[in-house]
Amino acid sequence: MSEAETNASTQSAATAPLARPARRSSWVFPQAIPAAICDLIEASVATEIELHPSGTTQSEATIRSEHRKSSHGFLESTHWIAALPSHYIHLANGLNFHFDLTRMESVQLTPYEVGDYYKWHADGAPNWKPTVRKLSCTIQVTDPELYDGGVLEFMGTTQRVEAMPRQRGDVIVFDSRVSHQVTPVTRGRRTSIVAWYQGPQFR
Ligand SMILES: O=C(O)CCC(=O)C(=O)O
Ligand SMILES: [Fe+2]
Repeated sequence: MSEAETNASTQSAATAPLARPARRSSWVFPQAIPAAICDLIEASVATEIELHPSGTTQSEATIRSEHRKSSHGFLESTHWIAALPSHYIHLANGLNFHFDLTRMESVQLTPYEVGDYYKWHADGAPNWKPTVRKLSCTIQVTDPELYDGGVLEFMGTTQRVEAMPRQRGDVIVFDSRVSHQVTPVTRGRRTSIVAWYQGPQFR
């Protein structure tokens, strides 16, 4: 049975637990991160993290530069900020996705200035070996009053575009196969934390 299905059909009637509700492609923890922690994250971006223009790291060699415009920096997995996406990814995985997960990649901090964007893409490429990206996580660090644009949008299976929540401290965990974009920032600056968790290839 594929990992992408619920396991209800393999259970005999006598042992079947209540059927799991169908899996959602994203899971949101509204305003999970307190404002004071978001302040500390923004201070880290300003002082501690080395930022580079996107498209310059080896793992991004395949991303065309017109596809994305923003600077970003990366955190080691031992950095305290990396504990936040790791926690919520595991929580959402237990509540909803039920994927086999093995390791988190370096965590990305992404300030989007006016004019910055990230066009439609999916984070997970199915031909990665031996492990693939399975879950992606965005933490909305910036107060939405302080910027316009910079909307994280998902493309649903029915080709319907859905804007994701953007309250400060919202944590969004989503299936890395889902197509998504960040629309251009038109005022202010939007900072996100983005993390990816890998696991063995989907069965
Ligand atoms: O900034 C975000 O919320 C998402 C960015 C993104 O899609 C990515 O870095 O892969
Ligand atoms: Fe992405």
